[in-house]
Amino acid sequence: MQPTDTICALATAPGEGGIAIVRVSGPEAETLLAALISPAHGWESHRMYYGHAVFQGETLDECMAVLFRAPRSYTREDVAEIHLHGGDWAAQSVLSALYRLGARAAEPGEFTRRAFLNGRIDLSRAEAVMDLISAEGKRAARAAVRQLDGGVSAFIRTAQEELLSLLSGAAAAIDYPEEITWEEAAARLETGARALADKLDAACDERGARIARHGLEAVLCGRPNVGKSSLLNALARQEAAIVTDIPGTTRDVIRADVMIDGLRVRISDTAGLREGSDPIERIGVSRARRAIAGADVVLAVFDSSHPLTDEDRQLLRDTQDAPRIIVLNQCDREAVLSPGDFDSPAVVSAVTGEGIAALEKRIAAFGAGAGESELTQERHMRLARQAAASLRAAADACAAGEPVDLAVIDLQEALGTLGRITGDRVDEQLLDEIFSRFCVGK
Ligand SMILES: Nc1nc2c(ncn2[C@@H]2O[C@H](COP(=O)(O)OP(=O)(O)OP(=O)(O)O)[C@@H](O)[C@H]2O)c(=O)[nH]1
Ligand SMILES: [Mg+2]
Repeated sequence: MQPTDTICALATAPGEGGIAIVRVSGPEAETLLAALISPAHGWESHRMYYGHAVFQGETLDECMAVLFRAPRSYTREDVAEIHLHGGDWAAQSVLSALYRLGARAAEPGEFTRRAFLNGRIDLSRAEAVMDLISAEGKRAARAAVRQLDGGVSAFIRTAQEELLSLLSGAAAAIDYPEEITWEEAAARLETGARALADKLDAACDERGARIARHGLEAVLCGRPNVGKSSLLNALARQEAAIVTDIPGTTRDVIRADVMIDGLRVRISDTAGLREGSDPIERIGVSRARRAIAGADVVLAVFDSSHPLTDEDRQLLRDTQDAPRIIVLNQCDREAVLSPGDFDSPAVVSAVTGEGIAALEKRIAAFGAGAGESELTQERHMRLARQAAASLRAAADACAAGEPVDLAVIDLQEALGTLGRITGDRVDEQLLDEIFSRFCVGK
């Protein structure tokens, strides 16, 4: 299971850049470094050396190189890093030389995988590293950093401890039947298992995790010409959508990504909602309706300088149960609509920019708390929900007066499922100690 070969890969992003770093990990790291870099060095650990990468008499690049001797390295193996000039050529030629010298090209994530296999980080931290690399926005990065700090591990460990204490409670009932009856123990087990199941479910916030990771979906909608595309451009601070005074300008859904308070928000501009005869526009309207249905927040836009039309009233009805913000646009013009007639509307002008900052704050509020639940990884949430289901099965078994063993099997299963989140096994000895006592009672 422990890797014994030596892997190498470009550790920095490919393409143009100040420097490119080639990373090597494995038992041959030092030998490869010595073979490639001249002049010869003593290769003291954790020390940068200046030299040239030379292979078969050809100088590939001028470089800096460092050796991290095991176990004080990222993977806990010997690791070498060669810092080259940016751009692909130098790094590629150094990598080819390393392959010829016997190193293997690393698989995606393989350095971090080795860090896990060698016990430097647990599984949830390994995933956090991956997350941090691909984090978009401060919110997602914060969730990843918290996980990297071991927030997930700590949370799971506490849950495992609570489970173990439930199990020892059941064991006590078997060992000392004169002190605690099985009915009492079952009642306690049932309450404890349900409480822990609720706690695990509460730690999963799929919607929040999706928003932190992929951004909040905000959709602009309204009848033609109210100024949806103008609002998209104002929010995105660029001319993303075409604006004209011709009703029915926008047909396709147009998206722009913006950052509001560290939260990524994907704003979609849609076709003006009306019953048209133009077949293209009809398709646009049906796409608009789909976008509205999938939105985290609907921005229902109205032109405050015009009386409400039937289409406006229809939109107010259609979105009344959706998470929405009523936007009264064109406030730079003489008002016909009165803000008091609407449910806390945002009064704005896409042309002068008035009210746009306040509207942004209200949009961001729909993403409040996103990514701040204990678990944010899809895999973790799936396992936590699975463990919660096993706990509920145990509680149901207790409530139904089933034999002890049934509830215990479910609890054991929950424990195993939680262990898969961090990838480490619960202390086997402790488990043996607890479960051996159940046999006695049989
Ligand atoms: N004075 C003023 N004019 C605006 C404002 N917002 C939009 N307009 C004008 O209203 C007209 C329609 O704007 P658009 O942004 O194209 O409207 P839309 O809702 O996207 O229209 P469709 O794509 O046809 O559904 C354009 O002439 C804009 O310049 C505003 O806040 N104030
Ligand atoms: Mg438009």
